[in-house]
Amino acid sequence: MAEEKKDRFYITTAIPYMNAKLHLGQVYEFILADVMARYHRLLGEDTYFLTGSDEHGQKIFKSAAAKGVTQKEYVDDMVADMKRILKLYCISNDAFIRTTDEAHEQTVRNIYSKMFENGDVYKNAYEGWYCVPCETFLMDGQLVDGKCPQCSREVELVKEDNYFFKLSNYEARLLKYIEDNPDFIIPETRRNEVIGLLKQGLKDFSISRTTVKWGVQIPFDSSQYSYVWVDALINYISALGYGSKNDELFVKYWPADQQHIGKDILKFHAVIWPALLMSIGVTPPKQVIIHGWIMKGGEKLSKSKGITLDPDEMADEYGVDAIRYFFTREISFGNDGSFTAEAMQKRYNAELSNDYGNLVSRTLAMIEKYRDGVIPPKTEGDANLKKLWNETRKSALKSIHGFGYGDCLVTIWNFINAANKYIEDSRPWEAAKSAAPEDVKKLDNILYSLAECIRLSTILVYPFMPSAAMKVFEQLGIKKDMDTEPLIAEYGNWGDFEGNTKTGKREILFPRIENEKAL
Ligand code: ME8
Repeated sequence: MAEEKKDRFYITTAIPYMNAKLHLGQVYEFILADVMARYHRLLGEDTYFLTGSDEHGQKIFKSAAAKGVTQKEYVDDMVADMKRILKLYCISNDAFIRTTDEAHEQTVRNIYSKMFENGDVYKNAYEGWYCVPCETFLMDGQLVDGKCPQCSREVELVKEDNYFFKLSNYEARLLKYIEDNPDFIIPETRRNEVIGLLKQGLKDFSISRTTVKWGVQIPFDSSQYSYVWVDALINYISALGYGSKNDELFVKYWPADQQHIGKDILKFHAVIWPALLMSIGVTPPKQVIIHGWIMKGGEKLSKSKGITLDPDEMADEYGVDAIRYFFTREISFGNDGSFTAEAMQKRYNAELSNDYGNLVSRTLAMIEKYRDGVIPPKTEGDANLKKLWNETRKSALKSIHGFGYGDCLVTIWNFINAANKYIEDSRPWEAAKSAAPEDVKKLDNILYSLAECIRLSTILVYPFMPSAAMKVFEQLGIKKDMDTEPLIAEYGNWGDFEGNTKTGKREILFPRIENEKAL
């Protein structure tokens, strides 16, 4: 069943490079994971949501050098800014890992030793190319017009004695893992891509550098430093205390239920990461979930190319709730999606300001006018709306569970609009004119039904627009902590609300956008 409750849920995002300020593409990933984390908390699951910062490697080394500060000073500033943006965007991560944390670095050293002792690591001469923006080793045949196949930028020639990981040893085991676990890679197109890669055969890859010293020193050779990707991937278990005395979180939460990433880092997460884990005897994650690109003007956002949607400017223009709504409603899961001011304004005015905002403001205005701001005590409620809610709940939860965020929102909005239509059809202003007991009862029933529609739809709106949802609960006078209480599980059926609450101060949730915005 879609809403079957599990006991624990561990969810992660990729950890962005700290070479520049975050752009909206990276924030999009946090939003997707945050919706899922909040949904699982609403189900009452013990949820652990991890994100963090990728702070080593050549890209950051160069950025710090260009600014004339130490690498640590540079990343400290970037991390502070990243944390500020996470808060601004209501990202509810339970933990934040930095790859410069001492405990993380120790775990990296332990894992390198373990892989070495297992015979999966050997020394060899490396001669090939390196793409600094992607922090990726490339061979001649992989270049396109002499440039990186991923980001089309210049590559550097690298000639070093490196340590290599025997990835080729893991082809068959990886293929078996993917076949045995059909939901390991989502969506299916990405799964097929990985199966294709495995069938072409895997090459061993370099896991250390001598020339890039901004990393973790390799325990068995002090002239070598960790390859930034191996260092970064380890965050998902070092954050849980893997291999240390304090490994309670690891024991409790690993393997991860969902690891959210973008499509450019699929191979690192669906091939290299499970192989490294297999090497040290740890079970791979249960699912890797791959989203598409946020684009602007047909091009992928990219800090280094200067094509960017600034999270602060966007939040100033539209508010964080509306941005979270727009990207989850507009883009089908796994697909690329473009931001345009026109599409944003259209959805904002029609769906947020009119449909949802008006339902709340009209209902509260009537409760204020006809019942002195007190929601009537529980009544039977409207039978059609009750029935529709039962269907809505089932279908919306099924969608969100399967990453169909847009479908989930469409289902919720159908319900919201059924409630709007109910106002027109039931004509509460007519019942309000009469003091006859049957009219008083009728009006109570209408107002309770509307409050119930708002309460229930708002529980499902919460993962997408947490701060708007909390405001609506306050306006309904409902004292529930949406962040911690399992509201879907325990407060998500028609009639769970006893009514009789004093409504809070009314506030327009989504003021209409009248003038065209620049962004
Ligand atoms: O890859 N649209 O960091 P990163 C959507 N440090 N998603 C995007 C995007 C866009 N325009 N641009 C980037 C790294 N992303 C590594 C990760 S994890 C062990 C190490 C996504 O800052 C990207 O796909 O380049 C990735 O999932 C995340 O943002 C961080 O990207």
